[in-house]
This record gives sequence, structure tokens and C-alpha cells, in this order.
Amino acid sequence: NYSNGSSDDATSLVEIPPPKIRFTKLFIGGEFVDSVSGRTFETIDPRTGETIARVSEGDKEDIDLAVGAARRAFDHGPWPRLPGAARAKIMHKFADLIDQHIEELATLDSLNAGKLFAWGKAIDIPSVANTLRYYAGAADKIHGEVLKMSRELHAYTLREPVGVVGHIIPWNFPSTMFFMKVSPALAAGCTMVVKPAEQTPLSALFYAHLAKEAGVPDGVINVVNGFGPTAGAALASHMDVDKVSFTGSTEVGRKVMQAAATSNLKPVSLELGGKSPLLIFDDADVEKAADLALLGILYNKGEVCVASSRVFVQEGIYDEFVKTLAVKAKDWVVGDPFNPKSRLGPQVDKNQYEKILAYIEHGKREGATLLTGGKPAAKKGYYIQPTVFTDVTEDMKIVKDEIFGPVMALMKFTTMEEGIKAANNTRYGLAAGIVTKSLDTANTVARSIRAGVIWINCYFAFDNDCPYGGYKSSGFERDLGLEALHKYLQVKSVVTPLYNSPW
Ligand code: TXE
Repeated sequence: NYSNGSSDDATSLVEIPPPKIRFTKLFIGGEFVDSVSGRTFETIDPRTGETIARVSEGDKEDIDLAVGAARRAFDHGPWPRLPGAARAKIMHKFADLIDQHIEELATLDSLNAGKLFAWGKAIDIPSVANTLRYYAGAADKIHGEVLKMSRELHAYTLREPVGVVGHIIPWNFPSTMFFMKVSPALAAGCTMVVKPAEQTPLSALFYAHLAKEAGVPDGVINVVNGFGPTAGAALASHMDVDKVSFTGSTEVGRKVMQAAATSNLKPVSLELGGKSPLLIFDDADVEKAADLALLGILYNKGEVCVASSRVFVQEGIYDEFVKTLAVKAKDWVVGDPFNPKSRLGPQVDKNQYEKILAYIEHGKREGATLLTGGKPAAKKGYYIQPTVFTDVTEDMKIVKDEIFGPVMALMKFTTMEEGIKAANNTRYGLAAGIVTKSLDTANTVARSIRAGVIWINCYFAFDNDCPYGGYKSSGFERDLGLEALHKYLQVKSVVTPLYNSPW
């Protein structure tokens, strides 16, 4: 059964060796420094609501200093001028250093974001080292091409680093997001300022330290902790930043794009919210489909932009699916992220916790039926039970809005056409899942859904090779894959006349 907050349940605090919080300042020009104002803010343990540490609070002045350091490193420093293989060598060393600190880094993310320690140790942290290696492998293969040209001209393109990049990242995957942004930008030869989410600054600062140890030159990676409307906004509107790469809410994505447009018209890439559908057809194996549906919404306690928050089941297996899902949901034990039995930790902070519970209440008021969960899962900390709503209609708020928590809306469909129409009935377009044994169904649905990633008979099948990002209000441009490398590169055309041309 779900945790109920009693003293022997999974949410009881697991005592861990008190982690040393080694880095709490801003990292600018290769040094850890206090903020100009001297201000600090608390970073919180979502298991208890208590303070882990106080962290320097960056503001516009600190962003100015960090952008200045990145600008100098780009205009005069070695990084953009190094041969790609030399950048790759440093990136490999950086990745090796991450491998040597997996436990410490996983501890920071679990403590700061409520992420499962076992998964962080086995998946998140080793994967970020591999993301760095993936892009290190691309650093010496960046080149333009020779153009055919229709007249007596010889021409080619160069691919040059875009310049100083501002990365604004969220809290749900503090390590993954950091390296999804930083790795391709490093390979491209850019310099950068990272603004981690205010909820989760700790691992980002650790990575800044490891970057220096690996030999990344001073000023190439700068980290400024701080809040969105101050530090984030200053980065997005900075006249000396050449590109902003943002992951976060659709609402703030709009602000970032506006700030970019009204400052120096820097290009932006946006990876925003989602309300991803999972379509399960009559021919699916019900047990497997229920497992995928639960994974899709409960992994990382639903704080995943591509979470399968809308599940559509074809009518022939709907009743059996509902029964199976209700039983299997009980295996998703809510508990302390350091407890190996836990499969969902606490939500990241009080705001998210209250937002999710408010959506659950709204769902109940709108007339949806709770199949499972619907309540806090502990007396202390930001734990919520895995929650599944049935009797849901497409006009309900719990179906339209991104909740970003362990809350599934379960619906029934009849024909494939009806399923596709319902799946596309959203302002978002980040991901979608299809469960079927029919190739025809899979291929037709994959081509009919307007979303950036389609998973057939799987979910969350991420890979460094595989670009992902959104259609519609889920944003534009892609993270991961070689697509992401190209967003940190400019194309320059170079043209010269041939010897007998009229020039
Ligand atoms: O996001 P914000 P929040 C969604 C999810 C969640 C909701 C709110 O639905 O419930 O957003 O979360 C910085 N200029 N996602 O409030 O505010 C901020 O400091 C520049 C989906 O945490 O978008 C942080 O670093 N930057 C998502 C980053 O933006 C600003 C992941 C994201 O925070 C800013 C997170 C401003 N004016 C939330 N205001 C996904 N796509 O994965 C804030 N920021």
C-alpha cells in the first residue's frame, strides 16, 4: 500500500552520512565568488522542508560579470580556437572526473530535488558523463561543405561557434539538463553562463569545479545561481549574449523569447511544457501496457516534461486495463529517495506540491473519479500518492494543463482516428507513446501525432543520438543528437571567383 506517514513507512527519513556541501558560491571566470550584493538564499531538502545550505544569490550585476568573463574567453581565450580534438580531450577528462564522483553527485541531486538515489547513481549521473563523451566525439568533426554554385565561383561554408551562450535550466533533472545544454555548446567551441534553477543549484556548482579540474579554461563555463525574474531575466536580455537555450515552463519561455527579441535579437531555443498522450490499442499486452503507462507518469514523480499524463485506452481492453493498472500502481511505493524500496520521492518543493494537490482537488470538483491516490503520502515532506483519474473528459483542466506531478488522466477511445484526434487535442506537442502489435497502426499514428518524439512500445527511450524537443507550444529546436550541436553553430558562407570569372 501507499505510504501513510506512519513512522515505519517508506517516507521515514533515511539517515545518510551528512554530505559535505563544498560549493555554494557563484562560479565566474574560473573562481568561486560571493555575489556582488552579498546576498544568499536557502536551498531546501524536499524530504523535510529543511535547509540544506545557503547559496550565493546572483542578480543582474553578477550576470554582467559572468557574461563579461564568457565574452573575454570567447573573444580572446583559447577555447574556440583550440583544435576540436583538444577540446574533446578536456571533455573526456571532465567525463572521467564525473565518473569518479558519482555517489556524491547523485546524493546532491537526491537531497536537493528528491530524486531517487539508486536511479541517480545507476542512470542520471553515469549518463551525463556519456553525454559529454558523445559530444566530445563530435568536437573534431565540425566542418562546412563545398558548394556547387551555379556560376564561376568557388564557395564553401564554415561552421563557427555561435559565441556566448546563456543556458537557463530547470530543477527536475539538474544534472541531465546541465549537460544536455553544456556538452554540445562546449564541443562547438562556445563559452557560456549557466543559470541553474533556484531549487537545485548544488550539483551545477560541483560540475563547475570539476570542469576547472579537467582543464576547461577559465571563463568558458560560468554558473550563476539565482532567481528567474532577476538572474534569469538578466541573462535572457543581455546584449552580449549571442544565444539563449532555455528549458522550463511555456509561460517563462514566452518571456525569454520576448527578452531576446527586445534586446539584441539573439536566437533562442525553447524546450517547454507538455501533456503527452499514450495511446494503447486493443491488441496490446495489457500487463505490459499498464507498466508503461505507470512508468510514463510516475518516473521522477511525474516531474518530467515528456510524462505520459494523458493515457487513452481502446474500448476493447479498457475495463481490464483499469483493473490491472489499479493493482500495479500499488507497486509504486512513495518514500524517501535514499530508501532503495522507494520508486517515487518527494516533489521538488512546496510550490510544486501545492500546485499538484490543487489540480487533484480541481479534478475531483470537475467530476473525475479517483482510481488511485489523490492525497499527500506523508505528514512531513512533499510526498504525493500516485494518482489516477478515470471518468475524465477532454475539456477538464486536469487534461488540458501540465500538472508536472504523479497524476494520470485515463480516457477511452473507439477508433484509431478518434484516438489520434484526442491525442492531438492539446496546445502541447513534446512526446507521445503508442502501444500496439500492429505495424500499420504504429506507423500511421506515429506520422499523425504532432509531437517531437514518438515512442512505440516503449517510453522514455532516451539516447544521446536521439534529438528531442517540441512542436506547438512545447517549443522549438532540439536537445541531444547532432541537431543540438548545430544550434550552437553559425553557418558562414565564403565565396571567391574562379580564375576566368568576370570579377
Ligand atoms: O518553471 P520556470 P517553474 C513546468 C511545469 C512546472 C512549471 C513551473 O509545469 O510545474 O513549469 O515550474 C527560470 N526569465 N516546467 O516555476 O519558472 C527559473 O529560474 C528567465 C516544465 O520552476 O519556467 C528556472 O531556472 N528565466 C519544465 C527556469 O527558468 C526565468 C521544467 C525554469 O523555471 C524567468 C520545469 C524569467 N523571467 C518546469 N523566470 C520542462 N520543460 O521540463 C523563471 N526563470
